[in-house]
Amino acid sequence: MIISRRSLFSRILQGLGVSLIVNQHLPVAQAAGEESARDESGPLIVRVTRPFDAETPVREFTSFLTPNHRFFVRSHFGPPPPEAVSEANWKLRVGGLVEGSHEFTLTDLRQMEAVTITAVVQCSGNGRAFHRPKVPGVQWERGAVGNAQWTGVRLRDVLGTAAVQAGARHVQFQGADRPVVASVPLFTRSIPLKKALHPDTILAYEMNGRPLPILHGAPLRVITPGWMADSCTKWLTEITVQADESTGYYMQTAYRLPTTPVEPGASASGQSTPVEAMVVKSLIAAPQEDETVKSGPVAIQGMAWSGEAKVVKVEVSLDEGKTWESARLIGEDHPYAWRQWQLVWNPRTAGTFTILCRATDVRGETQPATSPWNPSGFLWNGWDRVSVTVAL
Ligand SMILES: Nc1nc2c(c(=O)[nH]1)N[C@H]1C(S)=C(S)[C@@H](COP(=O)(O)O)O[C@H]1N2
Ligand SMILES: [Mo]
Repeated sequence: MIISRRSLFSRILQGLGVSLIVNQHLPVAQAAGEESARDESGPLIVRVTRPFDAETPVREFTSFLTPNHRFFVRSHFGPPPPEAVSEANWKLRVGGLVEGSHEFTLTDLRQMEAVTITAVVQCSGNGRAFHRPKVPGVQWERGAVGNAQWTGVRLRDVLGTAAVQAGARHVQFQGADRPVVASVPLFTRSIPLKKALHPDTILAYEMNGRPLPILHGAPLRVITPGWMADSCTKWLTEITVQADESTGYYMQTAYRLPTTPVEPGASASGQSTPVEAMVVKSLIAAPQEDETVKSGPVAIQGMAWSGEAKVVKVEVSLDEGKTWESARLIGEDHPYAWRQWQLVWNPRTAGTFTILCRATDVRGETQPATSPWNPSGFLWNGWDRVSVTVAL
């Protein structure tokens, strides 16, 4: 039986508990698509149906690890055709400034030393919807982020096998995914050699102890702990060691920030630098927006993370940021994972309250009330806020 890409994809989506709206021109289907985009009762909040971009409802973040089927999904062109990433056909090629050229099968990689790293993966555009003035692009709110255990091999070990030559400064990644129209540039990314050789930068074939799901890059993806997810190339097939940054659109035009802050609403011009590390950030997972809580102890909880630094403090405010109270950091503590936190609140009057939170990392970086505006709406890390009603 021949399975079309679309039917395979809708099967994947069915597995995720979401339905694929196949024809955007049918008014009924379109209405249903808008419905599913708004409906927060499903496992994922769909932002774009084709390719499939969906975020995790924040209430899921009360668990330390984000389950694979609840993990946000983002890609520019959707997964490659199944045959391109089937274990029988798939190979990783390593070339460029290395001695000889090298090919690895999955069996080769599984025979190398395996490492497991718990790390946050977050889209640079997470929180884009909160920038003012509004910025075009996928209107991610709070859930284009997740925390998972990634198992694979050190990129350094793969490059070591291939022996990097003098003059190498950057490592380029290419996945097997292709745009529908050939004139659209490929999603080609590179990271500096220093990050590539860091012992915690890995090529992962497992996610939370399970084979990497196709939507998350099977059979192999890059994990750059502490860095934004646009460096975490999925469906990886080619690594090129080179002197310079990749020259393509996704490195030179997309995923860049103004080197010096710009006026809100200004167009992208002047010097820019690639998005790399994550910034300090926290979210309130419970209670939820618009929830009604009973007076008496209410557990306010959430998680906080930073780039290549640990979170040392999370604070909560119930008076629009005039005063802050420290939350308790709880649960597992790993360098690139998020940290869970909790604060017990005792509301004594009925009414509507706004809960704010902000995190501080070990370098003393604290979340600002609102993030610096930038033309692509990247790196939003303003205070998180949730409004709840207290009923006596
Ligand atoms: N090959 C490939 N890798 C990719 C992308 C892509 O379009 N193609 N998108 C990147 C972006 S922008 C994000 S946010 C993450 C999303 O990873 P996830 O779907 O596993 O959450 O994958 C990254 N890796
Ligand atoms: Mo992203």
